[in-house]
Amino acid sequence: MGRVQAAAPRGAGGCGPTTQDGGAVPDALPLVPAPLRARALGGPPFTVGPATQVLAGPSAQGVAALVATALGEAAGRDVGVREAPDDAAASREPEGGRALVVLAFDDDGLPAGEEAYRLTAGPDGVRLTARTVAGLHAATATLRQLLTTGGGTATVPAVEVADAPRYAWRGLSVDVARHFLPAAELRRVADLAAAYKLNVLHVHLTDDQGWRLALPSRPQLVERSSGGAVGGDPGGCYTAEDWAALVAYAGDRGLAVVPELDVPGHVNAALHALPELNASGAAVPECTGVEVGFSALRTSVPATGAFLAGVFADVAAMTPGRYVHIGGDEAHQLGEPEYTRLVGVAVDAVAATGRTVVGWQEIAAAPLPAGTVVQYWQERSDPGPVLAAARDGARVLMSPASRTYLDMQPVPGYPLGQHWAGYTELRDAYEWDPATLLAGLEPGAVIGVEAAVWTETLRTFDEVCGMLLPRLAAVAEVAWSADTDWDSFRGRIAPHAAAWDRLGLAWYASPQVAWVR
Ligand code: TNX
Repeated sequence: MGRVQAAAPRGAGGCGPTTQDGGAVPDALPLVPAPLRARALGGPPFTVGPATQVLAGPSAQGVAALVATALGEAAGRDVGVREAPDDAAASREPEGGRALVVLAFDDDGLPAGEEAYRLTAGPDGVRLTARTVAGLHAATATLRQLLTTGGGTATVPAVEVADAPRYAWRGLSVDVARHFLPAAELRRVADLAAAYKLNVLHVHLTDDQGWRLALPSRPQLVERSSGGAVGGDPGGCYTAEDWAALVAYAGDRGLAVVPELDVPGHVNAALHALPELNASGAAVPECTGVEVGFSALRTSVPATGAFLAGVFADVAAMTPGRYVHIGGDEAHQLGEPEYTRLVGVAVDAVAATGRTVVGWQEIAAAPLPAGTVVQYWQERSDPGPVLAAARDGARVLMSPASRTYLDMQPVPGYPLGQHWAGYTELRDAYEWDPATLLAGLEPGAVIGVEAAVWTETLRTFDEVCGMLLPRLAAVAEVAWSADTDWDSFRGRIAPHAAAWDRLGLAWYASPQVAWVR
């Protein structure tokens, strides 16, 4: 790639985005993740005016509505959407003269890849083109970062961007089990993920401390095991309606939801709610602590098989998309044969729904169907089984804890978070390469990168957000951009602080960046 070049001199109007009060951003278009190619054209910008309309064909109406809302909010006026009679008609729309923002499916000038897009902007209009709706979502994220408000209107600088992601899976995993995050707040997390071109929202729905999704086959799970949280804090759960709305909201923003029901360990909430899952036949007490590895299912308990088949069938039926996550981590109570048997039952339960299994790295010890996604996280354990699983056809999702676990403290003494995997400053979250992280892994086996935020110490949306930002943007760039450069990144991320402030989002002012607010 290159760096993101600005053709116009620094400070010249129309070069880069300006902050809300009109201060120029130096050097480069502050796009994060860095696009494959971007060029500031140096001419006058596009200005959102009374005649501005978004034009898109039928397949792009959802994205068009989001674009119209973004333009309207930035300009403080209503922006309408006009529907072209068919998708091809939108791409034939001539450029210029009509104050149009056109969303079209058009291969012309696109880099390779399903999610590639092109964005061109100038005084006469803005054009977003892509091969797929996913590509248009990525283009929309870029447009939002280019939009600047000031002097009572909104502008988009004259630019040309041609872009495509490095990895197909760019995710964020959110633990809503240790502390519950209400649906409205999880939607804000989804917005943030989409803003940095992530395309997977992985929700860790169950753990020792709580079961957070109401499932039709076993309503007792949430009735008995969703009221609490770590430290005796209040819990909560998503109803089927909440979940459907959340999945739809995320989907509308280009995010696939991957639901995780964590088995065969991390199951105290299930053992509390369903006495029949215990060898004794009696329910175990609730758990509000943070120890891991003490709870487990057992194949010798007759109800176990039906439980696994039932809960995975439920969650698959409630969640469109290709993947279901079975957890599989830290089942320290189980010897390898029993662990392998239980993972096998869970894998079969998911396979029976037609979905592809995702699981934490430990599942690599079990026989897995080709195409299974193994999520690498524990850098201290032997990577041998992960490498072997990849040789047998598994894909590897990179979540090395020391880089991507955003509940790790950035510095010693930070008021929130943990440090069992070390301290993860912004630069640590940024400066690593998913393709070479695991020696001996064929780079083509890497499906992508996922950040994770675990909530043992995080009780509120603000606390979660304060751990995500700015490091989520760093991990997102590692996942998206083919070529990364710390000095470039630290310059481009600096003005994002002004947007986070405007949105009321908590963030950590890492001293590694000269923030522009
Ligand atoms: C490890 S990651 C865990 C989680 C904890 C997290 C805390 C993983 C698969 N297991 O259960 O919440 O560390 O950082």
